[in-house]
Amino acid sequence: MFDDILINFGLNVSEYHIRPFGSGLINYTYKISGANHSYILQQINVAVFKRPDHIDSNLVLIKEYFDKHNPGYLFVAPLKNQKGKSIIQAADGKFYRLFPFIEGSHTVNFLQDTKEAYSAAVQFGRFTRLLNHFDISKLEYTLTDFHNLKLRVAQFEQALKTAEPRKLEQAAKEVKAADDHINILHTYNLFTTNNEIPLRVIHHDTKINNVLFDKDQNALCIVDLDTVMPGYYLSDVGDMMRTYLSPANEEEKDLDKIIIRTDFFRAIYKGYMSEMSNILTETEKQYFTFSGKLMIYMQGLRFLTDFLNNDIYYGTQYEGHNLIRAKNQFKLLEGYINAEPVFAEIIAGVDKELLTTANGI
Ligand code: GN1
Ligand code: MG
Repeated sequence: MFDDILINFGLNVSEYHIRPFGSGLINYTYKISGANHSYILQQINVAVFKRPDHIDSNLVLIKEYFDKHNPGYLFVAPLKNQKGKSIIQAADGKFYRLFPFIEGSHTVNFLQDTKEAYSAAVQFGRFTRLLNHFDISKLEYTLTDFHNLKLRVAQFEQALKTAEPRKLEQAAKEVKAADDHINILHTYNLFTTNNEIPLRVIHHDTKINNVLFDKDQNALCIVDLDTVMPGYYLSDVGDMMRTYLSPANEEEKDLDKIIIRTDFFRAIYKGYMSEMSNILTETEKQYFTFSGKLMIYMQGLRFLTDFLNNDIYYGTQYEGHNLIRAKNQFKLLEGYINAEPVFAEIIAGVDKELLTTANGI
């Protein structure tokens, strides 16, 4: 398996062994382990990413930019094969990339310490900050309308029309929750039409298993770069809220385990702002807390839509998996909304701290 790919990259097949790797829901990932070097091989899911060449051209451009402006920055770009190509179509007709495996790194599916949240938030903030002067018009949209809530609501409404009655019954509570929180769409429409909210280079999938950590739980770098494209910073901050605040993640069936850890909110705010506070406009900053509502709601809708559509998008392991995920996300959304007054206090507190430090008081 994959012999032709390894040969294509000049690797000696007999020196490596291959096993599935990671817990992504979209692409298929493998670790290629050797005595001296290891690699990550990833097959692009073309049912989702229809233009793998667009992913590739974005990453090539960004890599060139970092090489020129920030050569010390750890940007884990796909390796080039012997013909200088960083994406290849293998004998099986599928598209693959090979990445260097970052030695000494590991990923986590849960955050146990605010230090991890802080450190990951610094990494995502740094990425966007370092690319602040990158010409975003050069980037392709690898997934059109990816975080467009208007579209996600429309897709959900369409699914309501075509779903089997049995599924609509099972999901009645979540369908109501989706409706109850439709004000999130109204706020979303306000900021997308506000021209003080610029498009930036955004990662768009900041969940914690897209960060590599060292043994001391310091974030080394960010990975899973296929959705790097122009977008709003709310996408990145919001998905951190969605995936870092609760000790139980989107797979958790026991909804009592979904709680909001406000000290993790503080860590995300401090970490992200340590990189981005001088870059974000005042208007953007006003939406910091809203970002979490936006992304949790959107993810709840996406899981629910996929459940109603008979699981055509996300990988699932059991009957009703996407409905469980949707229930989970709506529970998280409730908790998040309840914690908003605390979030406001945290932001005020951290801002005061930063001001005091800045003034040398
Ligand atoms: C997908 O590929 P993965 O598992 O990192 C999805 C994200 C969702 C996430 C939910 C391209 O990310 O948008 O937030 O699942 N990526 C795509 O776990 O749809
Ligand atoms: Mg991933």
